[in-house]
Amino acid sequence: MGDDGVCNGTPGRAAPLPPDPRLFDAQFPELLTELTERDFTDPGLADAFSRLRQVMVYNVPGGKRTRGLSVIGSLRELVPPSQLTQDQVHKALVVGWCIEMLQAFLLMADDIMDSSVTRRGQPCWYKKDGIGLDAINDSLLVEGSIYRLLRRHCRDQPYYVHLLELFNETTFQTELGQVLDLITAPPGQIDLSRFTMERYKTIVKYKTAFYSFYLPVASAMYMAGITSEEEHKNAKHILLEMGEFYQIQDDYLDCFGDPAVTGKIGTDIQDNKCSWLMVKALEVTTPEQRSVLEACYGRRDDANVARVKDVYLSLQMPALYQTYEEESYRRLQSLIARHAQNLPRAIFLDFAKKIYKRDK
Ligand code: DMA
Ligand code: MG
Ligand code: MG
Ligand code: MG
Repeated sequence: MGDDGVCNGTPGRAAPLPPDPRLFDAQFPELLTELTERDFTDPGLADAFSRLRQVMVYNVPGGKRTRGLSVIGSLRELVPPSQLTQDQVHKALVVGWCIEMLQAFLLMADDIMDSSVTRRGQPCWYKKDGIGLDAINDSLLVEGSIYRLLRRHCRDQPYYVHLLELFNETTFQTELGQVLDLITAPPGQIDLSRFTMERYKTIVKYKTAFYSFYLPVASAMYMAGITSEEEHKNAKHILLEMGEFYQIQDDYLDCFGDPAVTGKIGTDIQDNKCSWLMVKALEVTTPEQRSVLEACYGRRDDANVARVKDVYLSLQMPALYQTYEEESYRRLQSLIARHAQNLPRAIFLDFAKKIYKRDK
């Protein structure tokens, strides 16, 4: 079934319900109330819960919601409409929000570590007056809230332990990726020889692909009762490839995207990051251009950042990226054809459609 409505079990008089994105958004205030009002009776905690509410409202909604929405999107492909109950739909929306919360808590910490300034068109949370490094504990509060929701909504389900393990494992994988991302970019120590394609692929597989692509689809698979390792391996194969491409886009947009559209100001050059742009530039650069990159990368002032961008432009990085995007799309289509044997291809094709040619 597409995104056209929910099977509500009253044939003949089923008023068309709003499509999933609206249902999804409508769920958020209810989850907020659960997390910040219903669970606790100790009045001494009122201020803590009011802070949690503030943190959630500022950091959790407001993204593209691609990850969160793909839980219900995938579940609709895996379960025939006649068998999909309203309760299952509701649980898929909750799990979708849990993934958005996972993303929010990771980004709150990521923005501190990357010294970023804006996120989703507003100041990063840690940049707000009076917040600063208290944002570290706020990010942990958001992480903890994921498990409160999973417990409340899914504890009696046969897939509960699968989801818990999946969320835990995915969080750890992402943290490992973040470690590699950070130690490959030590501030003030410019050594371009660190930036190999092999290193790049490992960083992005762990820091981005698992949580952004495998996590939402694997959640839906467990919810649909699909636990076979083989099926999960097949899905992972395709989804990790998609995730790699997604981070390549993110790296490209960090330098060449429009902050008014992406909602964030790029920092990869200043942060000495192992970005796809740098890895590819190093493959084609002349020795002269390489020494400009050595001299200017990883520095915070605008003039040096502009020199790095100039080298990228003279190396035709935007054109190289376009070519890469086309190639990657073709490779993905053939991966889907080969590895989506028993799984509905639409799960992967819909995801691919959402991310290719994106500008935010
Ligand atoms: C982000 O990589 C990865 C995680 C786990 C949040 P990034 O720092 O390039 O992301 P962004 O460009 O959104 O800050
Ligand atoms: Mg970042
Ligand atoms: Mg980062
Ligand atoms: Mg980035």
